[in-house]
Amino acid sequence: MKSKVTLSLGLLSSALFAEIKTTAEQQIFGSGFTFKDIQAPATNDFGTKATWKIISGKIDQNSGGIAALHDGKVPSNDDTPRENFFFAAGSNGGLVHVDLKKSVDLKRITTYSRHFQNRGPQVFDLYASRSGEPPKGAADLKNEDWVKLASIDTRRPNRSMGGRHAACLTGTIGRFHHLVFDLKPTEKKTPFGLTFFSEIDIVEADGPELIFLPSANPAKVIRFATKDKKFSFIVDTSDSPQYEKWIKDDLSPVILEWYPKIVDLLPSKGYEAPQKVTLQFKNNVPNGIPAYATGSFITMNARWFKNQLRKEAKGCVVHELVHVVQNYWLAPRLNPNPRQTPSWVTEGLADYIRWFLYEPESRGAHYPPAQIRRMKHDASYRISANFIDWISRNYQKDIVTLINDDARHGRYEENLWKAHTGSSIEELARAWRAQK
Ligand SMILES: [Ca+2]
Ligand SMILES: [Zn+2]
Repeated sequence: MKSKVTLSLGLLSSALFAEIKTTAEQQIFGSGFTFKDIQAPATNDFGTKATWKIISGKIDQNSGGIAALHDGKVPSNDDTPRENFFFAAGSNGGLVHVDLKKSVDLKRITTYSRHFQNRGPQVFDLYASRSGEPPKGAADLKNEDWVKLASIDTRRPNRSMGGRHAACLTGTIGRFHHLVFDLKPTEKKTPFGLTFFSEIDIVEADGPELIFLPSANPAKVIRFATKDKKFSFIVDTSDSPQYEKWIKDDLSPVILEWYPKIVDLLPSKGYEAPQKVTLQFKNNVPNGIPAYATGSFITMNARWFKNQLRKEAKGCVVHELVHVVQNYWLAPRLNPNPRQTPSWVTEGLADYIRWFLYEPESRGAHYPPAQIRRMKHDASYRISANFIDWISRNYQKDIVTLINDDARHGRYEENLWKAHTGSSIEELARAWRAQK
């Protein structure tokens, strides 16, 4: 039994057949299906000629259908259901049958998947049969015609699940007529643990020369860490090499100074802010969205940043860093009955830290009293930031820390403003608008 490990991704699978070699790779950075040792998807492998069918399990309505597995195409993005095949949310997966329609000498089988989170990795068993008899269901796989070729699991403890995954069987696989992929969920904490399979290549031993999908640029990243090594950062510039110098000279000092400051400003008892933060520039973020944070991952719109490097770019990143530290996604884990924090509070706090602490000199959220008179405190972003700044100067200097702690624990409610400042939210809003 041989097993090869590439790209430091431990392969938690075993080849159960004597001459079969299994490998797995994960690409977290960059965006293409270019792996170190595993070949890119092909457009004319034998799989494109085979007949593919689901023999148990229910396909997800949002999926691109079984054709997505053998159309020679891969998804353009990390969350494009229509360009992948996957079983129904909340299900246990199922069986995909591939009828090769004759006995075929196989030399490689490669499975590709892509998702930004837990639908990225692959967990499956692969069965094959020499007989011409197609399987009717799971029970048939136990009869003597069938052999298990491999058990694949591309997950790895303590490593993020997102990105592009590929698993590959090579060597002397053998001659087979039928294949069955027994696809399983990657996790069961959410209904969304069914892998987004993008393509499966089945390569015959004496097939035509393969035509591969164009390879992507190799992933490029910039890494830096705080002096005490407590916080480390990775900026993925695969899509935006033009920003490398700006990231090194301008952005990284801001992140190194401000991330720890934000962590200190937004503590909770027993809470540890994410220690590894990844920032990725992407070319395909919709217009109008400069950046967004999910967990400890910040996605930045490469096109938006182009004209903002000397204007709003750094402040925008500071705002997203606040979301990473806020971590209000945690609330359901800290509180059995979490209350949703209104977005004006979440965004107001992020913009407060950005405009009033990080770059007060830009005066981006400083309004004259005459203008404030016509504003609503919950209008979000800069306006709510102004309101929060005003409370912190006139009522409660720790309001940001206090409200953040409430929000993170899913216990936000309007009464808390009164508890923290002595005045109700309506009284505060009225006084804010009446300021001279
Ligand atoms: Ca495909
Ligand atoms: Zn925001």
